Amino acid sequence: MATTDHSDPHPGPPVEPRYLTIGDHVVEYPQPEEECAYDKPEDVHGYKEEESTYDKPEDVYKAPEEVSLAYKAKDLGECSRKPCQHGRCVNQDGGYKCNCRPGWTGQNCQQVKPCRAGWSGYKNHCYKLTTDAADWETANSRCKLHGANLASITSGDEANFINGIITGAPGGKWGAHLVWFGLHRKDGKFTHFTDGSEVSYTNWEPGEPNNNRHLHIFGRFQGQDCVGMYSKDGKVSGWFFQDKVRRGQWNDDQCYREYPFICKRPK
Ligand SMILES: [Ca+2]
Repeated sequence: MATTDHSDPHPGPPVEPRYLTIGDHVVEYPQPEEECAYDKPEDVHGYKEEESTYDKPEDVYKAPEEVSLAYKAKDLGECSRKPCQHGRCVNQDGGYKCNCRPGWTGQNCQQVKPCRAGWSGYKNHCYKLTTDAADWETANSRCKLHGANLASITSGDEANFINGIITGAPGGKWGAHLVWFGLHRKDGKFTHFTDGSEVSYTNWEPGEPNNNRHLHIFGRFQGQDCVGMYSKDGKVSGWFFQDKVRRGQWNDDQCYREYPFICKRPK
């Protein structure tokens, strides 16, 4: 084993040579110790502690970017003008980009996002009435074919908008002027619409939901687990009832009955 190190001309406390002379060339002396210093977790920790102005790890990693303060100031300036009218501004090299909120489009999110042909827009969603009557499950499936759900109704304003669309819808197979939407009984309750939103607004016809069980044509009693809303004021003709209702009011009914239905999809 070697006992003498001839390459070190400086005995005593170690002095790290910065450069080496090789022939005519002066080259930077590799300093593996320095690189290795940051490989060890305890040293990384020590590094953070020294930089006492940075308490959060992410700040430590952001620090190198601050060498370019002028560049950063320029980019911040782009968004400080708040160019994105209905969205969030993101700095980009030499400019900015707007991430629009749902329902908005355009370079500055200044434009209401349109619905496709045949669909009507309200806030962030598009709606479509289908006048071909279908049972509730079939109606639900048909909405999904369009990336939609049977409509949820989350406020009185939205209800008014929907009432405008369903006005004049034809009566269903049994004459009642109901239109299926996205509410059906789950675990005995009407708590959520099929698109997942909670039921906070309701507009039940007085006395409803009554889960008015009746004898199905196949000989079984069947409850009313699906909900429709009336598309016209006045008397509703059904098999067993004549009621005075208001357009937009809700009634639970047998799911197999066939009515027009309304779908709702995000813009
Ligand atoms: Ca009912």
